[in-house]
Amino acid sequence: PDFAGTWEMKSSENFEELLKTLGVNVMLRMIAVKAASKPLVEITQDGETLSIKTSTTVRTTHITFTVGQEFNEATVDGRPCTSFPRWETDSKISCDQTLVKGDGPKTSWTRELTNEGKLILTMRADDTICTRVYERQ
Ligand code: R13
Repeated sequence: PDFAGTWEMKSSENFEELLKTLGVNVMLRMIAVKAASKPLVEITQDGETLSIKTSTTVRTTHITFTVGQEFNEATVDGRPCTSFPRWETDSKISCDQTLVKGDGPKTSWTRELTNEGKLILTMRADDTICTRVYERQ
C-alpha cells in the first residue's frame, strides 16, 4: 500500500478522552484538542519505510520507521517510548508502544489505508480508542 501523500483530517472521535485516560489535565487537554482539530499529516514512503510528519500549531512530531523494526517515538502525551510496528493486514500497520521510563496506560496506534483511499488512524490508551479519519489533500 502507498501511504504517501499530504493528508487532512475529516473526523476525530475520542481524542480528548484519550488524553484524559493518559492523565493530561483539563487545561492542557483543551489546548491540545483545539490544536489537534486542524492537523496536517505529510507521509513519504520508500518500500516498508515510512516517514510521518504531523503538524499542528502547538506541536509537531516526525517519525521514521520501517515496518518490522523497533524505533523510538513518544506517546501522544509526550512520554518517550519504544514502538514496534508490524503489518496487521496488508494495508494496516499496528504499533505497540512500551514506555522507556515508569509506567502508565498501555498505548498503541494503528494506521490503515482503506480501499476508498482514506487513512484511518487509531490511538489507544488502555480501553480508550481514538479514531481519526484522513483524506488526501
Ligand atoms: C500540548 C502540551 C501538552 C500535551 C499535548 C499533547 C498532544 C498535543 C499537544 C500537547 C497535540 C497532539 C496532536 C496529535 C495529532 C495526532 C494525529 C498533553 C503533551 C502541546 C498542548 C496537539 C494531530 O492526528 O496524528
